[in-house]
Amino acid sequence: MNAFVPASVTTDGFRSDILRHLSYTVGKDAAHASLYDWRMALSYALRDRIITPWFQATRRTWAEDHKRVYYLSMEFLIGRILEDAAINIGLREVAAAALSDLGQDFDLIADTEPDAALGNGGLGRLAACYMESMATLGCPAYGYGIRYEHGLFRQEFEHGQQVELAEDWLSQKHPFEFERPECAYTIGFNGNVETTGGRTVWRPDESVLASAYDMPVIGWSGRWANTLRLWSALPSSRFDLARFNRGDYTAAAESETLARTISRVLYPDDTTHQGKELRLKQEFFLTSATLQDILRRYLDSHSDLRALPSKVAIQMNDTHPALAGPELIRLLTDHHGIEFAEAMEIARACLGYTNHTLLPEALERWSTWLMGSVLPRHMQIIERIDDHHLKAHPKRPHYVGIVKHHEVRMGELAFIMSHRVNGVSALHTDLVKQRLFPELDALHPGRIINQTNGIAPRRWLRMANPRLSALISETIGAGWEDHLDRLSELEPHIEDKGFRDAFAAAKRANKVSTARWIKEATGVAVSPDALFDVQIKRIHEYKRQLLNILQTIAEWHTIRETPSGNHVPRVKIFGGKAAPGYAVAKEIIHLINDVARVINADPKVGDLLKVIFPPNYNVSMAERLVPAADLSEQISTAGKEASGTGNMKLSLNGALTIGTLDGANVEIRDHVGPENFFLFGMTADEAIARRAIDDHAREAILSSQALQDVLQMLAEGRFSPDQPDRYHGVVNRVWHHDYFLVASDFAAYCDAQGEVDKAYRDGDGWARKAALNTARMGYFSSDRAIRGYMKEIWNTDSML
Ligand code: 26Q
Repeated sequence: MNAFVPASVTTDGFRSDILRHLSYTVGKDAAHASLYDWRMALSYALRDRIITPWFQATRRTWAEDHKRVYYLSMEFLIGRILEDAAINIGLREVAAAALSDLGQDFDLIADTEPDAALGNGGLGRLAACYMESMATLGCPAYGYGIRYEHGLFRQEFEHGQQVELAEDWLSQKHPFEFERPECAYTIGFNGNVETTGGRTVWRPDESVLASAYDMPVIGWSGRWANTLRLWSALPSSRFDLARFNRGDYTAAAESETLARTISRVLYPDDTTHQGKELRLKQEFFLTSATLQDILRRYLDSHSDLRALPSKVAIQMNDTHPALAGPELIRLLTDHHGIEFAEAMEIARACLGYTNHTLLPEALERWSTWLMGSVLPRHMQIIERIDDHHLKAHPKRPHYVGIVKHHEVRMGELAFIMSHRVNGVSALHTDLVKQRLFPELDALHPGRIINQTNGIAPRRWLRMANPRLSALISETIGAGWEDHLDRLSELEPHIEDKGFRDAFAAAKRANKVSTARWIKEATGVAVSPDALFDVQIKRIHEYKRQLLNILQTIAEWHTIRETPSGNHVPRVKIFGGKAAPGYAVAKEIIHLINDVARVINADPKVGDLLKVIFPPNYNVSMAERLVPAADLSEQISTAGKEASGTGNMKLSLNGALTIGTLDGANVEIRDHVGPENFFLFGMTADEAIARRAIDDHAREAILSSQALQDVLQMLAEGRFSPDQPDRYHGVVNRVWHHDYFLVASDFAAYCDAQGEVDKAYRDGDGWARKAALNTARMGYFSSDRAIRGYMKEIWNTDSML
């Protein structure tokens, strides 16, 4: 399957590479090596093969003075690296064979790698997929982020409730990272601004060092590799012995304390912006270190900063790095003597901004007081940007602008400082224009564009689903991995019963293996013949896990009432974390676990219904669940999910979607065909109209006996006998504060689930629909998305 395996790498050769690293890098004798030792040796042997293409790519970019893309993100949700890199370099099978000669198992070893979880969810995972696609496409690019000591917390359940534990992915050596102690920049905070003789200088009174760690990112077929550079904070001055000797013990360690905290931990919230000082400092830390590095690299081989935009494209992953605008202006004016207006134009020509949310509570706003105290010079520059924009657009309405009501609005700042602003799905982009920035859109027609999200097919199909991948390659030949549109060549074969059977057999084998894993992870036995119904994503009210679990209760009720009815056996699978401070989301987790306990123990139900919620959902768990899913739950309140990317992963792997017209669901349905998608629920406009109706939930509840029964059971404590009033809050919210329209969409959702059952009873018909999903999802490759960014935002081309 790998036409590009470097001819020089034989199994024998690779085996001796592994053994050499085991002895001379890890320092272990094969007779005493643990799985960890084998993983390190294997990683180093693989890494050696990545270095050459990595150096070559870097050298060529220099030699040809090619434009570079800089992808700035507070999150990179990478997951495991080893197997993905092995597959991309074409050595997955060679490595497995070499290890097998040594009495070792590739899968067992790869399974010991901890996830690099430097992100919360969709936005961070998107950054990781985009890094892989930029390498695959030969687009010279650097990812820039923070090397958090602790990534996203580990989730456990105690009596059904989420408990958060510190995650420490760095407690083990990270074989793919290179420390770059020579690459370090000073990052200042606080202090004051002095203007003397027309020159402005910011004199920070605190500072830390940003020190670089690099990871190579190898693209498919090993033809190109880029760099992910993560910054770690170090004290800028060593422990202040003089102060200590004077008895000033705390001050002596201040610089160390600040440094320790800045890159210590990822903020575990993916929606509510809280305006915390440490978060602002993290954002500036990433942005300032990155911009200093970008200018240093540019000035190494150029002298005219006015030409910066011809060599540098900077993409801001949401507003989190939006200080890039003011920071670049500061460096250009205060450090390089360029006039403000010209600096602003240079910066704008370099910068692009991707918006990932419309939720008002997620939009970043910082008080001018905090901004002015942590970053006094930037506060001045921000006001000047706002002034300059207003002067250029005197008709700008008074309520529009960056600084309003003593707050800096980061969305407006990012918009005004970017030459392109993009949404992440067609629907979302329309809403960005109509609801979020209508006035700015009118002042800057054409600036807002759409780039529908995509996912990396190497990780999400080739690696996660080897059975389906093998079937695809047998059917249409090799090479679909980087030409995902070629999946459409499967379509004629779907008319073959033999192909449909093989497709269904691959899915079933995935379910058998995942059923085994579920038993180990949760202790619950599930039947691989049941429909695997999967909702995996962060827990949030707008994503409506509540709607799913209420329907599950209704289904349970129906099964108990009509035990001899013709029920389709289902396994409801949930996965996801709640932000630690998000009480309502944590209550939903508790509810799902309580419902699971009752239903799974009900002898009247047996295999007809099981509810599974394995703790600590992460990238690796997604790779395990996605290939085994029959049904993909994409049921957000319309208008709230910007795009979704899990929806793409599941459909690509042959799961049918039950979903609302939200985010990229709309485009997925257009591609796979409405007959292969279970649509239900209100549209974004209908949702707004519905909320305007007094007592909308009450009306919906009174017209659904099923929903009344479910709410009644919750109110009586059927799932919480030890605390019967536990879910009174939930019931009360559905009746009286149903902003996300769970009640109003409930009946339509149940009907759609009935359609799912009907379709699933026809096994061959289902296999046809599932295969058509796979065949028609090629558009959602992140390669297509990155080509769009290259052409329409970065104005750059491939070096391959
Ligand atoms: C902001 C300020 C302070 C602390 C944290 C944050 C913060 C962190 C993460 C705010 C938002 C996020 C993450 C947002 C996110 O993941 N959005 C998702 O992005 C995906 C990729 O575009 C979309 O597919 C999802 O629809 C969207 O919810």
